[in-house]
Amino acid sequence: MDVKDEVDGPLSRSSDVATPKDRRVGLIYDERMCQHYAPDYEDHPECPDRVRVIWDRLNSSGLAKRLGYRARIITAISENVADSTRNGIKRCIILNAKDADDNHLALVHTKNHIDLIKSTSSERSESRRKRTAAKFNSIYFNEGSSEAAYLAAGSVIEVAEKVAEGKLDSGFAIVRPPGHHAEEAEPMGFCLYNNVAIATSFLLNERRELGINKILIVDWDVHHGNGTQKMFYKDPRVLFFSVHRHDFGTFYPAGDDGSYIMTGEGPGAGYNINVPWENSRCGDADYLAVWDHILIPVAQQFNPDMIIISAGFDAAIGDPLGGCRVSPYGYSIMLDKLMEFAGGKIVMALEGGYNLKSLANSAQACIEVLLQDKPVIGTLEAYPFESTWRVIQEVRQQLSAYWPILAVKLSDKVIDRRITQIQFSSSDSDDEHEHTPSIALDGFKTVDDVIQPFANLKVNEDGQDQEATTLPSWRSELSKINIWYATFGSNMSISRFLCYIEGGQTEGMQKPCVGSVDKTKPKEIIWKTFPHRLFFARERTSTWGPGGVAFVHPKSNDQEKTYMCLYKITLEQFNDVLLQENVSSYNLSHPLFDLTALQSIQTEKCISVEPVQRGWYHNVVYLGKEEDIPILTMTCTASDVDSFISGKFPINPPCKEYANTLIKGLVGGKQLSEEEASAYIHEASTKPL
Ligand code: X5A
Ligand code: ZN
Repeated sequence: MDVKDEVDGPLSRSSDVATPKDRRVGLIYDERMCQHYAPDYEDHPECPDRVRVIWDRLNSSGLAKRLGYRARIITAISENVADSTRNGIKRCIILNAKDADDNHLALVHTKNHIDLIKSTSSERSESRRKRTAAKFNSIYFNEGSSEAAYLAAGSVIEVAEKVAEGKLDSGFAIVRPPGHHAEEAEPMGFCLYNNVAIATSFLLNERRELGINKILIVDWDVHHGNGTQKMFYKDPRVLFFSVHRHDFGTFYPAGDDGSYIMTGEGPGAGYNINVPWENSRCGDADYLAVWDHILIPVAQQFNPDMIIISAGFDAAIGDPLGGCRVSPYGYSIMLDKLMEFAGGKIVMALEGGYNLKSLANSAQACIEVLLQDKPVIGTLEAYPFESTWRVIQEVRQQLSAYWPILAVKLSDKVIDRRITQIQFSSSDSDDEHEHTPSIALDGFKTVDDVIQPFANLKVNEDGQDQEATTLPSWRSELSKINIWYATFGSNMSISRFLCYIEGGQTEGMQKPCVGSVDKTKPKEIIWKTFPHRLFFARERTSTWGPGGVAFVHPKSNDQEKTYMCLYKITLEQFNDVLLQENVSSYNLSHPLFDLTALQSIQTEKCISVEPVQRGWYHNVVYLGKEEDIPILTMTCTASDVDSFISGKFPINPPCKEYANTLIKGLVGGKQLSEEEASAYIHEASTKPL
């Protein structure tokens, strides 16, 4: 415990999400999709390298590596899941690309459209093809276009079908040409077939027996998904959500289709949600504000059976067309927040994204989330633009008739956290992300203020936004109860522990903590020893680097003695600490450890906290009482200990810096001399478990 980042995977929020080691994430890539390119070697942003860099990155990082002759092709899906990990690195399952059937394309496209795409491959001359392409908006064709388009559509179907069947947990189709601009009877905006719409229609109409009846399409490409919107505009089975630059109707594809007033029609009324940015430069804070205040509350109510993401990465930092600033971390949180829905059944299909580096980085970040191989940890160091709050409020109001949760007025406390945009020296061009603008911070003067991230912007138990004065009611209830939080790791240093309460970071920490909602310092600090075994395990931590972190055996043992520093804090604060110890990017709308838990742990001795089960310290252990106040600690489970003993999970000594932090804590707490403390840590890291 005591180290913020020691988690072996991000949070699993529902019991039907697979455990970390058996997450099956499908990947499709096919070199034939690179045979579609702009004729005459014209420099075109929608180029074959877009998918190559993603594929190369996933291979070089080991995420997609085929395992020699045991390469996992489609037929191997049902193989022992142990095959999807190797050397502790989780791998994706690689599927073969597939051609789409004409009758599947015909679910959303006219016969004419299909014939048109087909005909381009047999077109007699290059110039004929060019003439055909010129009839459309931002379209090129070459001899490889048709085949690539069939593979792109067919591959998204393939991944979606496998996920729907439960053969995969999730997947990513690394496809091109992209799809979301393609309309029923018209290719457009580099898109030939609407891959995502085709796969969606396929599941809803052709594979009803799979039980996918409601699909949420999240289109986070920087451009509006006009084609997809039209195809499901009257269909309540599909909730289409698109966040995009609109620039008041001037950004591609220009017009009113991407406006927030487009909310769906007939039975589909309310099932179309557009979040139109007014300008460039939107980044993580803007996207996450939209997630927290629009998408997530609506998704909770819609309760999709599957999520398909039109995953363009052209809102990424450095994209030459998008001019936005989403970081790979931003994408990972956006995706992670969606993992709690549909039992994690998420299908990602590549759309745009034109900076090759950003593409590779963003795609890798997403795959890591799908694999739940790494925790999604970090903090946002920025606020949304003022215009973002305005847009969010407009969208919420527009849709509040359909989604009652959106009718709640956003509190001033929430929307006060904003950045007022100031004039830029350059024009509002697409590439201005290259300039570093100076930004006026409204009401925030110090760096500390800016670093305080989203912790206070969360939604409460009903998914409603917190009013300035009303925090979720569990908070006030649990704020009246004191507990002792017993620490045996780096939290023995008060400055380290205070980061969990007050936020911020101290020496050695690579990232700041968000802190607790109630930032009151511990009321008392005492030291005690407990008959439990201290040991060090796991491989590395993002806070301290390679080396194990401290655990105590959850079962007591009279032969052992662990020094612990006890902090008297409220049960509310304990919840915030428990969260930070295990995961990040999670709305504490419900307490993780409530009064009932506090009651039952006194007889049960330990409680494994379900929603943070992927965290390394999700097991709360009861250590007795002091002044009649319960003493709680956090560690691994007894079954984790078995895995450490069997070698399934590694035992490791702490790295030097981490060990020194522990020694400093023990010495600073006047428990041991420096020599004694280092002998104590040494013994704990070398004595067999
Ligand atoms: C899929 C996609 C962008 C088209 C821009 C045309 N298309 N100027 O990102
Ligand atoms: Zn795009």
